[in-house]
Amino acid sequence: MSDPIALVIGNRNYSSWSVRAWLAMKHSGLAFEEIFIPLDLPDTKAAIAKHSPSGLVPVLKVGDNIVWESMAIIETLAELAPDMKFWPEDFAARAMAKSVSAQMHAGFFRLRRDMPMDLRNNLPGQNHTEGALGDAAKITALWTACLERFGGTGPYLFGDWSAADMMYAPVVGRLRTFGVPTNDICENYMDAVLAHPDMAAWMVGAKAEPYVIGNP
Ligand SMILES: N[C@@H](CCC(=O)N[C@@H](CS)C(=O)NCC(=O)O)C(=O)O
Repeated sequence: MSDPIALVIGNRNYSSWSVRAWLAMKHSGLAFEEIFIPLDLPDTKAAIAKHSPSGLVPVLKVGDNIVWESMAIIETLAELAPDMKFWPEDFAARAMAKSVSAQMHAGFFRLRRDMPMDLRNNLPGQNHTEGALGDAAKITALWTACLERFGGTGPYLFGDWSAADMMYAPVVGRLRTFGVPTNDICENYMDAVLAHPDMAAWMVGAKAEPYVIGNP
């Protein structure tokens, strides 16, 4: 398919759903135009509405086709770039990768509410609500299970960098910003995610952004 591709995203520092789609876009290796809409400004909603049927970012545009929701964007990019591995080859690993990714997309609301992504900030000990820590404990238990069972061939949840890592990359940012203690296996995993070239590039952009939302 040679239709032009565009990805509409929000702020690199704050938009946790945008980073997932952007990591998938980069992983695809496909050429794309990036359309950036700064969030939380008076004209943000109108600007997003020009692209997005849901009123939210990210949005993927492939010619006249519009794809919204981060998981749908990741799956669409996996289809458009079939030679790039988005999911593990092994059936058992792929089944678990899809499950933990869907669980992230649908859940962990308390962590998302109480520890909003703020990549360039360092707020250890803050926002350690019971709910957020409970979600963090569930996530680190999931990571540990993936890493112990399937992570043997590389530093990521299923060895190689996969869609599951893209889905959890913003959680890595949150746990690091708010200094949530984990275990050695998860600390190593989080270091690897932050060192991934695409994630590192996103972090550089987050630090360079002039926009400030909320109480810095
Ligand atoms: N379930 C959606 C969530 C998308 C979402 O909540 N996006 C936020 C930014 S991270 C947004 O567009 N907010 C609109 C606004 O701030 O006006 C997905 O997976 O893509």
